[in-house]
Amino acid sequence: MNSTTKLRELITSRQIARFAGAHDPLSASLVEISGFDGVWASSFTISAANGLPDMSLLSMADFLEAAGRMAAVCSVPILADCDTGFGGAPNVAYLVQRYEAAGVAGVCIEDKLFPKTNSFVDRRQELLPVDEFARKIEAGKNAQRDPDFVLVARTEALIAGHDVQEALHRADAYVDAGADMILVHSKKDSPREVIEFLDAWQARAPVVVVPTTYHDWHVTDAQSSGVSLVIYANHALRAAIRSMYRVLTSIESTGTSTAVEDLISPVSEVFELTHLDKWLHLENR
Ligand code: SPV
Ligand code: MG
Repeated sequence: MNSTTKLRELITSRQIARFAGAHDPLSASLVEISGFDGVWASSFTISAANGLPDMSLLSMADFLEAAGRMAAVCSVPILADCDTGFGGAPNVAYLVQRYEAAGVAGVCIEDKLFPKTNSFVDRRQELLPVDEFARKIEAGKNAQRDPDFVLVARTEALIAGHDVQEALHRADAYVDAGADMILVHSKKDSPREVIEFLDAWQARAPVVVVPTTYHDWHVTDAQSSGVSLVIYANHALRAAIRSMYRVLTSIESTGTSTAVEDLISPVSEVFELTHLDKWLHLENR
């Protein structure tokens, strides 16, 4: 089955789907083998893995390369975070064609102004007028060749300090413009405003949430509130940072790696994760 069809089945099924963020193909593989239904190619973590903040510094080509490489090693669908769409409506049309050709199952664009900064950065977050963002969605939907390719429209209304009514108004307009799914983002420490959104939304289109700050919202509660997809967007990268730092500082300060041998993967695990056997087999044939 095509990854686009898999993604479409996941978002339309009655069962909630769970994706986790990845910043490179190896982390994407770990997301898959940990049992998640799909991979979120996160702009925050791909930027961070390049030593950069998430503020529209990397180009479309950089993000496309990252997501395409993930798609090449994963069987679960990749949903690519495309920030504001890297420009106007023509850029969104172009990105849809390029991501689709790269084997990515869907893309997500958000209604902030370019250049955007990550939603958790404490500064003024400005939104594009609704009709301009709707034009980007229309352009993207008209550009897709595979009818199952998914376009997620993300509203940053709550992030920008607007109320749930504004988020609903925007989500409505985005679905009218052809969006397959709505991502409603929130940086509150409780899911209250997201639940208020879901109650009023009445399942007009499937909804995605990113419970980074309201992390204690259990997946079964999200499902009963009407969420179709939950994304754990940045946990793999944050885990990697902690773990690498702990191991490296221990080796540096103790003079050996003995104290951390149990904390690190044996090289055999790296061979396994990178399918060494399969590649060696090709050489031997
Ligand atoms: C990302 O992972 O890049 C996202 C989600 O867009 S957030 O960082 O929460 O904005
Ligand atoms: Mg992002």
